[in-house]
Amino acid sequence: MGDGLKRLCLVELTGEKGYVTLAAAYLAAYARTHEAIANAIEIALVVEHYQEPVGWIIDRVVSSGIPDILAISCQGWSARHADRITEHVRGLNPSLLVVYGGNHVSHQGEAFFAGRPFVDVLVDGEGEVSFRELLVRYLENPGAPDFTGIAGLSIRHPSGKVLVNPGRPRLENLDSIPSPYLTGLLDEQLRRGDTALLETNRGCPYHCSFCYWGEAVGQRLHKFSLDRLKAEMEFLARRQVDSWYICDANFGLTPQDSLVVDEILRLRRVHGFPRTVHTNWAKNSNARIVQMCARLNQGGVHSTYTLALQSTTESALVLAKRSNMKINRIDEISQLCRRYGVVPRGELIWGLPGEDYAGFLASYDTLALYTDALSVYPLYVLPNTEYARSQERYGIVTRRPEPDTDYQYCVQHSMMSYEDFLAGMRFIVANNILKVGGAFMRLYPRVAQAAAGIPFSRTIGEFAGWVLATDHAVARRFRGHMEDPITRHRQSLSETWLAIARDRDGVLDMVEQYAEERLHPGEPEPVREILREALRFDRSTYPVLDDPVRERRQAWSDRYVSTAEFSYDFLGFKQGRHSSWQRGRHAYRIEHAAGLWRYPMGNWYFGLIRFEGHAEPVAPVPAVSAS
Ligand code: B12
Ligand code: SF4
Repeated sequence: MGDGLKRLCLVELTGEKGYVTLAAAYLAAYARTHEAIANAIEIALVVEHYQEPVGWIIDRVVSSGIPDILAISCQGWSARHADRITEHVRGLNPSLLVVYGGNHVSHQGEAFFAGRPFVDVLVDGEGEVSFRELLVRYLENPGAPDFTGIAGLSIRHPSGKVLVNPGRPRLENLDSIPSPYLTGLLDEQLRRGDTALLETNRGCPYHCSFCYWGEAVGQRLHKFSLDRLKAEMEFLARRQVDSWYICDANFGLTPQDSLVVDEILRLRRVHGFPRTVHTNWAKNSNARIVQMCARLNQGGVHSTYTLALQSTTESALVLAKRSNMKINRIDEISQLCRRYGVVPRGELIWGLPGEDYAGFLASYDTLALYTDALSVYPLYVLPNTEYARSQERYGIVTRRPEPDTDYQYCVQHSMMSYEDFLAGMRFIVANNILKVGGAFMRLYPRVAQAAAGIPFSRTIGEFAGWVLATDHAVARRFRGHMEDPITRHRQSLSETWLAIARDRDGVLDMVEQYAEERLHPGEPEPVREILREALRFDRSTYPVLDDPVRERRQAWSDRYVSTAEFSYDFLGFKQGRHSSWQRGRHAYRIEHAAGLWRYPMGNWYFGLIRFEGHAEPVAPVPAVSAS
């Protein structure tokens, strides 16, 4: 560079579109606190979605000059792209210094370098302090920097050997990292994105066998101060950032979290933002935590409560080190959710050691009883986890099915054959289509179970076979996902959303035809009638997609209001006022939030729930006879 400045390019690729990243921004903000770095290094942040073409990302990396230092953040979704970018940029500058960091590559030592001859340094764990020291040392001798002795680094030594330096203690004073929001580092990203990430603390008291949550796992919590968080939140609300994702592992665990909720509600009242807050609620939940979520909802901030149980099979929970998270309390938590009007969501992992396919379906049936939306993920055998370290012990066989990501799936273990795994993956695809994205989300499966004894898992489980056999036009879109569920299960979710955007009613018709052809045969006509009515209830409360042009002119607060009449009091059943439905004439006033078209598609991770119709009795008619 003519000005004598060194160029550092920090790259982070987001896992979903529209997310504003934190890791690269923290690293930049902290590095700039050192005078020598601030004076001698020009820092550029490149943030793109991981599915953008690699060529485009490389263009962005070199757009203001070929970097001297390339530093990349790696998660499983981005690690392979990182390698392609690096190989290319190294070709442009042979003396480039390449630094990697992030959860997916941390602490991988020799194995990491063996597969990546183009990387010089790996930062293990929390990165701010180690990376700043690395840059200072680099400036001392850019031609031949010597990083020996810097804690938290693994280095490819010029001799060819890999040196793993001692680990670095975790950063206690998180406020020492300047806020990338308040210092303007994320301004450009905020212009392009709609979901801001916030960390209120780092640390997690648990140690689940499938998880590596950075250096936080099994560790004491270190907190950002409330004053710092308030300043960041005020900034984001004034910038009208719609959705916030609180990255904490157990939000609600500390008393400070409740004060964070108070502040969010104040900002919503004063500035109108945020409208959605997503987080990982504390695992060992209680009424106080459900109430925090309810307070958000009542204050106009959409938030769902996830019972992230992962399994209800005792042997799987013991191996996963989750048995301390009490399953027998889910009934209580789910009732609390319903009492406070909070949508209870559930989360399961398919393929956990200690659980077979039948056990998984039983877990599904148990959790479905208590939740309105239930997500299922395959078990990724993540680096630095107990399952990755002890594969032999559990009989785990892995496979990396997605060409562009680096996730190893557990495709077999001592209680799961490969055929079982495939069946479970088809189940995941069906669940994505019907439950997460589709019309079965709420009432129908509960009525089907109560009226016809059809287990929840069957309402989902029969779908794969039906899709492969039917000629229904919308279902045909999903045939490829059922034929190759391992590679394509993720896309089945976005494919559902595309199908809904293109032909919402066609998707709902598909669901009705499936139920009619696979679930209702053999049931007596009175039962079929109840089941059809339950589907009609789900359809009536399903999110409304208005004309996109008209919708763009509407206020966010607009609502679509309709009334619908049913022969059963499904609402009372749904809300737990009676354990069965009451026959009679039951009219409901249904109110839908407007704005689904304006809600960025790429951010539908938060689910359609935010747009589901809210039903209230118009004029309750006394029941004439119980079914
Ligand atoms: C927000 C979030 C998301 C967002 C996306 C965020 C984004 N940036 O795009 C959403 C909700 C979309 C998401 C989705 C998923 N996520 Co996620 N997510 C997170 C979460 C909660 C926060 C990430 C974050 O920004 N943290 C704050 C930053 C500051 O921490 P950090 O990334 O660890 O960075 C520090 C160090 O690692 C290091 N560092 C990081 N990068 C670099 C680079 C350099 C050069 C250096 C020096 C240092 C360094 O320094 C940083 C500061 O100390 C993490 C858990 C966590 N708390 O980290 C999981 C996490 C990243 N997600 C994870 C997973 C598995 C998923 C999903 C696969 C879940 C699923 N089953 O579908 C999907 C994948 C999406 C996809 N398309 O494939 C895993 C990733 C594990 C892995 N090895 O890849 C994590 C770690 C959680 C876990 N243990 O399960 N996720
Ligand atoms: S899954 Fe959640 S509770 Fe378990 S170790 Fe990871 S962050 Fe902690």
